[in-house]
Amino acid sequence: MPQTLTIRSLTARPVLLTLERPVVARIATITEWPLILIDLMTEEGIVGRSYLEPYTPRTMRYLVPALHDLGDLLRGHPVAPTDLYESARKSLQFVGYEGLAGIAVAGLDMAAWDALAKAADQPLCRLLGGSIGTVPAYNSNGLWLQDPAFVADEAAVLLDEGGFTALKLRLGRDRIADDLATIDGVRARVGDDVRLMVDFNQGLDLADAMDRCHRIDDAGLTWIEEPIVYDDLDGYQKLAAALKTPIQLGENFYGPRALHRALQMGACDLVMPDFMRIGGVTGWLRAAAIAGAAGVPMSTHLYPEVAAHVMRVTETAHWLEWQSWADPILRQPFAVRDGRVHIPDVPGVGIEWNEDAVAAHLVS
Ligand code: SMN
Ligand code: MG
Repeated sequence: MPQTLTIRSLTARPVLLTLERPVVARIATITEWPLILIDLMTEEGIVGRSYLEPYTPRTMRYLVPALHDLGDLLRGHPVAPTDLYESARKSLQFVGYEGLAGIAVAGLDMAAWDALAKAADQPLCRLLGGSIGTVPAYNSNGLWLQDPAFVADEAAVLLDEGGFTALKLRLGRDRIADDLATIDGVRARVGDDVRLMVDFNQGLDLADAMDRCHRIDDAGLTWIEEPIVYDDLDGYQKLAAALKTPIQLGENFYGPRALHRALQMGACDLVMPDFMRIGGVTGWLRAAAIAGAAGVPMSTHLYPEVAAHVMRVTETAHWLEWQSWADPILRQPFAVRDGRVHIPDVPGVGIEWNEDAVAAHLVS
């Protein structure tokens, strides 16, 4: 087994998959899901793999060259994720390390951790000091802004996709009555024991959010996610203070310090960082220490494979967001049974590409 790994090169390939259930949110509709597949090649022959999900196909035009630039910059460097994270971020410090540039660093970071775990011949969760096991998840594959009756039917299907006991619905229809009818319809269909989270995808202004959230505050929801634009922390502070239902924030935290700031301000009750924005595994571990010290439950956003590993070492681990959107290009998609994601006992994260599927979906 090699003592250290050295970066040889990085390739980033853009692919576009058609979503089985299109994303219909108040701020955007997405039918084609972009993925950037990252292969971090080392001199020792080990390849670290990760992917990024940058929401819109056009973003790939900026991220792919940024990733290749990082690969050039770091050629010859040891695969030491913390050092790579610092070097990559320092290279961006004058331009600012949030936004797309930070997302590229997160992609590199996740690939570096995968390579390191493969070199150690361990699943990532073990390399991080945890153990192989399962992680409780909610099914987030659907329940977008469709007709209430359609959503109730889909909820029953989604529960069955892996023995789930929790689901997330999207809210923010033009008429609040339709949102209320959706919650009632789903509740009637799935029963009282299923946990329901709701996500407004930043679609409301503060006054509307205050009104709409009050009207669902007694619905027994597990959380209300992103009712208003993500960076209006003053608004979130008011919402969190006024509502009984926990406010969930985090998929738009750029780096652990954003999480720290939101908690200091009392802007949310729960956190759910996204891997491409929090800073990959390195950023997650730092953020998890902050949430842990503050006693704030921490859930994941997208990237369910990496998410499963880090949740095994997250002090206040809460819910993994299950989305199977990368499954078509994975050689061995992760299994979900009894509402829990099962981590495969293989070295690294457990992500390898199904190259035939990749070839079929590659964007030229
Ligand atoms: C979301 C995820 C993926 C695409 C659009 C919106 C959402 C979530 O905010 O939390 O799942
Ligand atoms: Mg969300």
